[in-house]
Order: sequence, then C-alpha cells, then structure tokens
Amino acid sequence: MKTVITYGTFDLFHVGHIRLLNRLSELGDRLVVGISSDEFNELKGKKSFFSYEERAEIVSACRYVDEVFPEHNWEQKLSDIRQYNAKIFAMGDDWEGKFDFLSDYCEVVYLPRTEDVSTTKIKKTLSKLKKNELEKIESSLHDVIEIVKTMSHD
Ligand code: C2G
Repeated sequence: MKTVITYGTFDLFHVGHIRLLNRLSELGDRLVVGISSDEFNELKGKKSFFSYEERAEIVSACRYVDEVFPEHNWEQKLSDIRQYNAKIFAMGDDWEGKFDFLSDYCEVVYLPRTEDVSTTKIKKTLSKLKKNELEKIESSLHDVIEIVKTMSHD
C-alpha cells in the first residue's frame, strides 16, 4: 500500500485543487489529506470562507481522496508521515523546496500548480462584482432622489 500525503486549506474548492488531488492520487494507492484547521489558517495568515468542518467534508467527498485529517501546525508532518506510513509527501510547486527536510523520511514531490485559479483570485473577483453592483444601486438611488426632488418642487 503506497500512501501519498498532502496538506492544504482547500477553501472555495476549485479545479486547481481537484487537478492536484487527481495527480497525487495517481502517484500511489491511497491519498490522505491534512486540512488546515481554522486556527492554523490564522497562523498562515489566511481567513477561509468555509469552516474546517465544511472544507474537510468537501475534500473527503472528492473521489481522489481516501482520508482527511486536521492540520493544526507546521510541525506535525513527520508524525503524520509515520502514522500513515506515507511513502510520498507532495504539494503544489508554490511550496517548491519548503519541505525538502522530509526527504529523509519519504519521497518529496512538488507538482506544477494550475495557473490562473486560486481562492484569493475568486475572492477578489467576487468582491469586485459586489462593489460594481453596489455602485450601480447607489447611482440608481441618486437618480430616484433627483426625480423625487423634481416632483416635490412641481
Ligand atoms: N494548488 C494548485 N493549483 C492552484 C491552487 C492550489 O495546485 N491553482 C495546490 C497548492 O499548491 C497546494 C494545494 O493545492 O498544494 C492546496 O492549496 P491551498 O489550499 O492554498 O493550501 P496552502 O495554503 O498552500 O496550505 O502545510 C502546508 C499548507 O497547509 C499548505
């Protein structure tokens, strides 16, 4: 049984996550995923839209994933690798080199990220949409106020 282990926040689950998990599942017989807890996300400077429980439910429903577990800190990877007897630790290549110290215990693999999609980009696009919509509502309100003013003078 060749186990692959990876970690992530996996907020606003998107094709970048799915494509990575698919590729990771092809590296072995079992894929286990450490999902960053809400508290650990704060340590990473991230505030996820979905809670840990929701993100864990979504990722564990993914056909490529066999098991999920909480990621509470940076230090737990080695004990996780031992607990799951993981033969491969793999991440997207935005982490290239950051976890090479694990190569004494298992194979360390960095796979190319999926370009042009990220949770941050999704959030930015949505907030821009919201801003545009609010500006449209505001200008329509001004028009209505002007009409009411005109009518009240007549
Ligand atoms: N990813 C990807 N392509 C994207 C976005 C993300 O391949 N367009 C990969 C990342 O490289 C990472 C995984 O998907 O391997 C999860 O990404 P995030 O949810 O952003 O996780 P991150 O904040 O990188 O947390 O201890 C490790 C950390 O918990 C990793």
